Amino acid sequence: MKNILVTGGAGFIGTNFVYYITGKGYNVTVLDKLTYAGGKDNLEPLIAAGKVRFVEGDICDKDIVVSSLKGCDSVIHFAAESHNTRSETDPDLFYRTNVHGTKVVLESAFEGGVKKFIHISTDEVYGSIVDGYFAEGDKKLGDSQATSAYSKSKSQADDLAMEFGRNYPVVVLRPTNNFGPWQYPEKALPRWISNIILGEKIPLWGEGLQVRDWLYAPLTAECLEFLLEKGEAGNAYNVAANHNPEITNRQAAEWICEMLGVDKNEWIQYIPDPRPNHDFRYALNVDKITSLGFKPAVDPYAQFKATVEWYKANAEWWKKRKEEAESIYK
Ligand code: NAD
Ligand code: TDX
Repeated sequence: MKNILVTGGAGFIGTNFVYYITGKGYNVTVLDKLTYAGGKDNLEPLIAAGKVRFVEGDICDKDIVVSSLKGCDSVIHFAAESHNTRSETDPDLFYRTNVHGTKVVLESAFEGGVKKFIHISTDEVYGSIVDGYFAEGDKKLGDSQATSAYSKSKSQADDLAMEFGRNYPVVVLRPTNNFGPWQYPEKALPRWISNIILGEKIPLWGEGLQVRDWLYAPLTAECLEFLLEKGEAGNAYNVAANHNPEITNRQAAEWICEMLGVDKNEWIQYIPDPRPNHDFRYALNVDKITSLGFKPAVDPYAQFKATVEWYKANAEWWKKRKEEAESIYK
């Protein structure tokens, strides 16, 4: 299975995956609508080298999905509206892309005889947990555990993918918060890094005590390669870094200050939490994927540092996106 359709391959995790998997000799077709979050520029070197066939189009358009699938034996489905804050003002777009779009891709893939389909879900389908960890069986049908239109739409998409998995070779991956190169600067880490480089403070919401399980995007790419081979049809898998000690948003912000050589006491600005129903802590049990044989090489400080270095070296990339990204917080 070396011919893959990657939906949303011009987005953040998609781009990391496409670089990783083309390096392993896979042939890749990317189908991407190029919303604000998609950048064909990310993939230009691979397109120019003939390693990626790029199709600009919407996953809700069945004709374009079917034609993109030609010659592909597997699908990695990333395409989605991915930002909680944006889902507060345009929920319909999230349901259209994340639920209806996922249904179109699933149906088209199996009408075309695809041999493996990996749907990218999220830790947010379980909601927040005070203590302990959610295992795969803890997701309830429907969206009652999710708290935003983003997470609710992803929860419904997850159910759809699992439903198809009763009859077709579908695997669902539920990763925790990713970070790394090519992440759009609306998201916390790239927002904070780019702010400091521009001489602006880091906005930390509430007291900054929320916990996210930061997973380096290149490790998610490795995990997907592993699941292409070993993932069992009809199964969902959690993947997480499981940091010990856990990383609060405050800790993450302080590391970024340290890595960029600025004083955390001056550069972190605590602001009233703007997010309704802000999930406090995400935490996943990873026994299932570990016993199948995958364990990510987690090193958060070094991976945060590598990310900071990438944003320092690629200011041209994020400067083109910064104004649009900040406009949603005004
Ligand atoms: P992203 O917003 O950076 O990229 C999404 C990509 O999908 C963009 O290239 C965009 O142009 C494309 N897209 C959007 N609507 C489309 C449509 N209708 N048709 C075709 N393409 C469309 O998102 P990301 O952070 O890379 O996330 C990728 C996937 O992983 C999503 O499904 C997201 O829910 C999931 N996920 C993300 C994280 C994270 O921390 N970023 C964690 C867990 C799961
Ligand atoms: O300026 C900020 N200040 C701040 O304190 C921003 C942008 C965020 N935050 C906080 C909110 C969250 O607790 O940082 C944390 C991370 O926020 P986001 O980057 O918006 O990510 P999150 O809402 O946790 O969702 C992410 O992880 C799960 C991805 O965007 C989703 O696509 C994924 O499913």
